[in-house]
Amino acid sequence: MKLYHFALSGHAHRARLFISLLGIPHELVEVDLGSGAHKTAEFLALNPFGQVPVLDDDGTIIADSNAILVYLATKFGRTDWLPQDAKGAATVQRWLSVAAGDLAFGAAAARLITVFGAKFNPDDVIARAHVMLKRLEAHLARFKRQYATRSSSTPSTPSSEMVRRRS
Ligand SMILES: N[C@@H](CCC(=O)N[C@@H](CS)C(=O)NCC(=O)O)C(=O)O
Repeated sequence: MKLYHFALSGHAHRARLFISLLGIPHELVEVDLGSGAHKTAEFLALNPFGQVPVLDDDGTIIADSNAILVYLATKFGRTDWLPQDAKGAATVQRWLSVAAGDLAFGAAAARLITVFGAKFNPDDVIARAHVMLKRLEAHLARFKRQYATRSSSTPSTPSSEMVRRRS
């Protein structure tokens, strides 16, 4: 399995982190965005969008970081990462949407200004980042409260859901 990536790319990092968390043997192929390697005919044949990351699984080509996560979790039967029940699958999809939307056009865009001098409006993207991070904090606080309540009500026999969340 080959992962085409660029070390400074946040999207590629997401795919790279997941492949390594799953312990899948893989080869990394650096695509130098600085020199335009992602716009060569050879790379565009893999991903006509001209973007990293791209996964090549023995000829099966998957472009897009979120698509790669879904592909890997499904291929390796990792329902702990990607549940198959309606609610679990929807919950994962919800956060993938946050990553592709609010995060990409907020905090990640702000990082691109700093790292690559991207021409986004700093006030807009920083404001969007603050809104998203505030929502995330509130979500995590709710999750922590629910988790604490469940833990204290079942101290010796944690539910399978809690075990799954801990792993
Ligand atoms: N939706 C894509 C976005 C990928 C993306 O924007 N990659 C950037 C690097 S972080 C890229 O290759 N940019 C080059 C370009 O768009 O020309 C994903 O999630 O993989």
